Amino acid sequence: MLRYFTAGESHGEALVAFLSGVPAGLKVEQAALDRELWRRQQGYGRGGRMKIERDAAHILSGVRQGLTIGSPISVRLENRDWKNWQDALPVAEGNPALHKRVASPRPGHADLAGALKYNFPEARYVLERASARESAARVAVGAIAKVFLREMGIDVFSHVIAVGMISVEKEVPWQEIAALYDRPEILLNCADPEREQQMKAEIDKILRTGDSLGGIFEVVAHGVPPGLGTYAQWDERLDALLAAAVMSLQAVKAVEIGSGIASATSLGSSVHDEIGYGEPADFTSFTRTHNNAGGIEGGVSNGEEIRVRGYLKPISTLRRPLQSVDFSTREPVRAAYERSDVCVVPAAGVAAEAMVALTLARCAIDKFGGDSMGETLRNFRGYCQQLKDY
Ligand code: EPS
Repeated sequence: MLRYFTAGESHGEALVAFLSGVPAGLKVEQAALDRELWRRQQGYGRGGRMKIERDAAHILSGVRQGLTIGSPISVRLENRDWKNWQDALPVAEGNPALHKRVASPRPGHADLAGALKYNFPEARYVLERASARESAARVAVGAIAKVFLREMGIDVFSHVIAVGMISVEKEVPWQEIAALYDRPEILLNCADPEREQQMKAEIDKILRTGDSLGGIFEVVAHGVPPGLGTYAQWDERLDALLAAAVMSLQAVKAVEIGSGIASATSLGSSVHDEIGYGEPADFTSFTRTHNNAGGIEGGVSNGEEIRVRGYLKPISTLRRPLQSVDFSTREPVRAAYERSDVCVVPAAGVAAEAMVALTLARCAIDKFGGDSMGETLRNFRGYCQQLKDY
């Protein structure tokens, strides 16, 4: 079973991530991890922190001579900002006078709920772990999941479909989404150049007002065979696993599979993807009129593209802060502000690619098993033959 978890504070020395359950013999190159980390750092609307960080995942274990060896993989990402925080966030007791308090909780952030839960007098430690910086560690191990999926011909990419009120209305075909990956600059990772410029202008406008913006990204997985996930048990349904994985990303407040939201107010006759039979395609000869199901029916992948959308609330750190209360005096004050991004929708999309890839890799390993890539791929190919013979 594929398992992973992360550790690290936003301004601590480093982030670390662990990934276990990857079969032996998968070729893993540092560059594949760094490319994904670079993508997550891009996007118009990021704040000052991204000028400091140059994320690179240093692989500590589980990979030797360029190949996975079946033992747990661990990676370390240095926080360059740590040098500015060593005295404020020491591991040892340090000097309490140098501690940087977060004096008033930001509405929308974990600050207040976290301080109440852990009985902290203010929100510094809450911010440190709740921060979206943590998603960099997921992207590092997600890059390994992507390399694993690639061996089966599965690719996972994302694109931005809305920033604030500016949105792309039409369904964007896979080729256009995949082409975004090769662009030298991510900008807003939007496949519609005109809309992308409008999104950029919207961010500039919001930046001037001191407010913040949310948006919508879509992750698309291409080449997924039918049969990942199962309806047999509630917590093994692929849509449930993907929803949890994407919802777990910082600032995501809703997740949609396919055209799930619109389908709730549409007729069944226009929603469901009618079935036909034609020429042999990648996995089977069954065809669909469209893909409103987003590639999943009954919690099982059906061979169509998997489409998962994440809806991001506007960033909760506002330069023109909202009303809050001072942790010490309980007097009304404005919420704390250090610095922040204005828009992170493209970055969140990249982090969601990692979560989708990790989820699909987990389901693929559950289905095909194998302790070495040779064994896993043999099982995979045998299953593909079974689908062809069906
Ligand atoms: C974040 C606040 C900002 C963001 C950060 C998430 O960091 P800082 O407080 O250091 O300016 O830049 O995102 C990242 C560091 C990152 O790598 O994505 C927050 O409070 O969630």
